[in-house]
Amino acid sequence: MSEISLFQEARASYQPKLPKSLQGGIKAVEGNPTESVGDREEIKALFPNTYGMPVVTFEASGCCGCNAKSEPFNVGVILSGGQAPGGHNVISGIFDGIKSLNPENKLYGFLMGPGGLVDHKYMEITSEIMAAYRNTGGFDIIGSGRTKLEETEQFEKGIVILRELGIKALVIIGGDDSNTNACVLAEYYAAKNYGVQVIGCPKTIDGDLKNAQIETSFGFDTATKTYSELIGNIERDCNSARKYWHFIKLMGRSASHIALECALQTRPNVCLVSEEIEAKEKSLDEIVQYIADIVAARAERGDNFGTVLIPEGLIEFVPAIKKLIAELNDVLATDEAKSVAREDQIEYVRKHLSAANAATFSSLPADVASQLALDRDPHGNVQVSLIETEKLLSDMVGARLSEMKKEGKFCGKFSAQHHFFGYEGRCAAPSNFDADYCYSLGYNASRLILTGKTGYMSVIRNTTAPASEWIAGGVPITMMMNLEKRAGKMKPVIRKALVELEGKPFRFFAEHREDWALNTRYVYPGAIQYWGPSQVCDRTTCTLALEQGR
Ligand code: FBP
Repeated sequence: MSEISLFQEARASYQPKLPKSLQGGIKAVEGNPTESVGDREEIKALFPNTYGMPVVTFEASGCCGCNAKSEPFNVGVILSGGQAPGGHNVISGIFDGIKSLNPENKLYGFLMGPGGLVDHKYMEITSEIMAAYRNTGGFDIIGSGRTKLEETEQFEKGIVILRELGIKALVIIGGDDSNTNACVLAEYYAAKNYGVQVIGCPKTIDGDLKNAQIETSFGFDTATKTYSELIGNIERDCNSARKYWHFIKLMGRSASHIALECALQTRPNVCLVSEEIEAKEKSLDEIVQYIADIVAARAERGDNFGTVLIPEGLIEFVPAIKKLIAELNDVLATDEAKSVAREDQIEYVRKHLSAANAATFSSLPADVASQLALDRDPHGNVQVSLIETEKLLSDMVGARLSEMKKEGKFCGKFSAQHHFFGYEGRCAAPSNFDADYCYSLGYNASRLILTGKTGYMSVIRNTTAPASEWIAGGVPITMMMNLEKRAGKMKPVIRKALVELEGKPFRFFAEHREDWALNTRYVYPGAIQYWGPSQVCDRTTCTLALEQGR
């Protein structure tokens, strides 16, 4: 074990909080049969064994030991997709949860994501190993990966190792795509009567795995607080030197939840929200003009500085580019396209696009065009984190301001700095919220296993209340599904939650952005605090506070 920091040493002794209902014996209360959010008949036909199950809520049974001493069983766990602060605490919650039922229960971690299950790469997570990772960031205890679990052959290889290790339930900790896979696997094992339960856990810094049942995905709280600290620092630098415009791209994939939350925390001069750009059908030129006008208006007051927040998925939401990506996905999905050599692919794509999309494609800078045309992750997503939107926009704004200067519409100076905050926040030590939330999600998963559930997502609600008041339970994953086009075919997937333009967080932002644009209203949130007054250490995100009226 390598040397640990003094912070890590002190933080290791933090005991995450659990909802009252999970602190002793539990009683499972089941609701009515459920339906999927869309395409009900199709989803029902695809998931005959796991469709329609009720939402379950755990209540305290009033007996502190009646869940204890169950027959021994083993559990497997997989970390899937991008890192999110708190993953280790989900695992420690599962670990403590199953040990509380029977100290002989064992937890196995499959290594480097879903691929570890298929390739039979695993390790037992012992109490010594677990102790070194409690309340730490990262997924390094077992590693993560993006292998897509969708083939029967993968499921069959999985069952071999699950049986060999005596594993009764598998917990998949992942985002919308990984939980979709968890649902498919649960259905397959149920259909085959293999006797292995599959439980999902809502992870992603992006915040887009949320709906009527899931208030927030874990990691969003810590990641946005980490980015907001950095943005606040930049704003202070910006307001001190008064000579730069900072263009800051923020991770978050398609959804703008991270950018919006950071804007609510730091009050920048500009924050673009992809969902609004799509709804208002803004072109790239209109976005550039919007920023350039704010730069010019501030310059008139003598303020040649500012901050611009850009969600990383912005480019996908500009309507012309969205249409282009949709056609590219279809063009790239054919067997013929897959057989084309990589160096010839751009030319191949260009020839197969419709005239309108070919024109959009040709208008993009070469690196952006090739990023859109060539690289997809295993789930078919454009790898937006690799597209330098912050540079693209600032170059275009600079060019527009030069024209405006000639027209007598801009009298100031424009000098830009660029930043991309993504990986900086994904493995930060979990905030108190994420430490407690994740531990509760993991512990709760052990109770879903105990009560024989499969195809359920571990869910903790009422999260703006103190942790003891949180509501624990499970939601059938099929309930969150609909059909969407992926790689040219309609597939069952969990519906991604984008920023709602009618939602309270966006509305609050929209009411204030003009003031924040022209005046300098920066807020400097500072670092995540672990010790000190509760209003500082346990503060919730602005998104949740506004959504839940706290
Ligand atoms: P998940 O959807 O798997 O949680 O990933 C989150 C994320 O951090 C996105 O915000 C980002 O676009 C992507 O991962 C980057 O992927 P990679 O880690 O493969 O570079």
